[in-house]
Amino acid sequence: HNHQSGGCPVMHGGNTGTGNSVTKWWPDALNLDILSQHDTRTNPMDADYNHREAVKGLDFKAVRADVEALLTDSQDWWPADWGHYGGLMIRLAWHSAGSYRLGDGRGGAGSGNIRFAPLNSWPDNASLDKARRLLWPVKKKYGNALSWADLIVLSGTVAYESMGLKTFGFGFGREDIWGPEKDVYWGSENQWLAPSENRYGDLETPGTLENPLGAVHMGLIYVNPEGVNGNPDPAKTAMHIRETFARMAMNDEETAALTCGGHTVGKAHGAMPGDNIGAEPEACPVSSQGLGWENPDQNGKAANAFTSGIEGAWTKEPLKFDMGYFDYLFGYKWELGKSPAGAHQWQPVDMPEDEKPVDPTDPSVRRMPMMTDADMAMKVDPTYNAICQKFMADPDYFADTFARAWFKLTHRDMGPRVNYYGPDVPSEDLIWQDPIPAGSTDYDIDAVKAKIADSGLTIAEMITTAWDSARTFRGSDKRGGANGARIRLAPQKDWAGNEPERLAKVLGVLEPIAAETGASIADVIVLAGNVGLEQAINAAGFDVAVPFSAGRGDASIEQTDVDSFSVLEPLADGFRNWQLKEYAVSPEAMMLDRAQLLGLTAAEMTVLVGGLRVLGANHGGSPHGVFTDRVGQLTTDFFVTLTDMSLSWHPVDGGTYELRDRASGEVKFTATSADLVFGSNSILRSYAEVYAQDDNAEKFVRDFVAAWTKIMNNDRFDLV
Ligand code: HEB
Repeated sequence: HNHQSGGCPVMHGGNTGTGNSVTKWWPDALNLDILSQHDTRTNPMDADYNHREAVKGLDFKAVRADVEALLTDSQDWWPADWGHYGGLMIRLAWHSAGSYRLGDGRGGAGSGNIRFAPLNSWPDNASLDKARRLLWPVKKKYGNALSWADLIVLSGTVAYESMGLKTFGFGFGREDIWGPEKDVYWGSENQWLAPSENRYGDLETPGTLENPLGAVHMGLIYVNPEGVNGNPDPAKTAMHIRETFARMAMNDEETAALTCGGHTVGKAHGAMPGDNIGAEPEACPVSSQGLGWENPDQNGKAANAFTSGIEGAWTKEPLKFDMGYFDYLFGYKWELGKSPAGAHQWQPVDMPEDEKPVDPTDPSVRRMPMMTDADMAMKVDPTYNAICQKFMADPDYFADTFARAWFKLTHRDMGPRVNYYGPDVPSEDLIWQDPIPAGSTDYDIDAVKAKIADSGLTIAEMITTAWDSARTFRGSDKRGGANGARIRLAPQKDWAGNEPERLAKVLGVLEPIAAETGASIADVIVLAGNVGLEQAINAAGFDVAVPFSAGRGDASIEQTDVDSFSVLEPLADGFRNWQLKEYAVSPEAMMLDRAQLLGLTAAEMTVLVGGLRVLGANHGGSPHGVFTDRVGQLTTDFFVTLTDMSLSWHPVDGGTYELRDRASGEVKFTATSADLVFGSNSILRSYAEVYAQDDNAEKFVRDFVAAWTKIMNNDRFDLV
């Protein structure tokens, strides 16, 4: 076998496939790649491209008109059911948004991630590749200003309007990503739709679903439409609907509204066995051009489409947002049956022929409607049933509840309202948007700083309070952060991670300063961090100013959805060398996850940890990782010590480590794995070495200040 002779037909050079990662040999190593996704190297826009500015230039009316027109412009290559793509577009928007889970804020419609693996190829997202192709002409026409993420949500919203719903509004402003998200954990199964047991402690107790997952199977958005593990039983399905929708931040009423209103329009597709359906998009040959689930039997007929294998419409008039879903569900008895494709579904008993919906291709033929097990759950579950009774008694209430829930579903991960653009942004503040009143910029920053400096607070107290206030931010759904000063409110003020006693003491000093100077408490907390940091920089012999942007506001408890804030509670914070208790996941992995949510690069994570340690910012004043004898000076001692070969490293009881003098055996320092990982992981070590170098002491200070400022301004969407 001689490569030179050309005997080998395969050219082995670059490692161009995705199945052969060079680090596959060590699957437990930290995946630092999650910190460098959606980078300038992957983004094709110009370096100075600003999506928010571009959006403002969009002709919003024209886009809407074009979307509306395409809904009824049926294409031969994927004919529209009854000549209207509304149902398909709504399902596209819903599946795009429905991957959101409250636990870590990941998933959701905010980034156009459904264009990429794995979502583009999830079994639950079958046929949605067609929906995006149908939208392409509009994307093409409006270009950069209209992101895929906006267009996808807009198409579902315009579809509802064209079917008679008065929607609650629409905000543009979602910015697209350009490749798969690497940070989202979708479950550990290696098989699509693997039995649900894999992700539950006890399948009978839906709350035991592994966190932060929000779906019952790998590859589904929520529940199995045929029942738990495919076994029809609406009462059981109801329990799983309740849990999975709660993990999307929806209560019972919103859940019932969404399910009933969702299935008021459109149909399910499975009029023939699915044996001939091709592979999902990511598994297709180049000639498929990214379209999957090829259906050789479609023959240009809407009625022949195959998606879920369930077949039929839910209502008599599937192109209207009306009360038809309730008319059917509650007007008939339903019995278990099977679709032509063999899927479990429910069918009405004794429905007169002229009450049935017509065939999506041939209006002269009537077809049997159906309910999925999830629809039957709306009737069988007493709580959902009672909500449906209320909806039936008051159709306007149903329409409004649905419209609001749809708006929440599709905007939930966009962050505060300043991130919404366009003429249809509702003016009403909604509690799930975590509203924050505008703050003052009209005060004397230097005077505030002088008062803080005179207040007797220590560097550590100032730094930790600012850090704790800002660290709740998560870029995944743009929640949390220092703005709003919610750290002074329940539940945050009582979180163990915030050291409630220390926090109360510091706030007792900072709140009066805010009152005296007209600055918001949120600004004063951040300014205190800056004061502490500048003191530590001066103490280390450097003169570097810490930037500050005034204008944070203070939220009230009425503006705070206490329940939904509990998910922001840090259960560990590697930056402050702390965890609430032992977890299955290592402290360094939890630190990495937090760094990703904070939007940090690996170098920024490194510089922050090394700096925070020598600033004395550890939780409870713990000595671990404080590799310095001059706490309070912003030096590179953490890195110098970590890379010092005169020390050796020893695990000791309790999961911590000792750094001992190699010669004498004397214990010099103690550490956790969140410290030592910066010397053991080869990538993190390369950054640690940068900061340990003799020539980089000042660079370290500058980089720390930049990373610190990024954290403090992470939620300042008003600044860009
Ligand atoms: Fe639905 C469709 C399931 C929710 C909207 N869904 C459908 C289907 C199924 C289902 C299976 C069929 C597909 C085909 O095509 O085949 N869903 C379901 C479930 C749930 C739901 C299980 C949970 C409970 N949805 C929902 C929601 C919404 C919806 C929430 C909204 C809101 N869907 C929908 C629509 C449709 C559907 C619109 C139709 C589509 C068309 O037409 O294409």
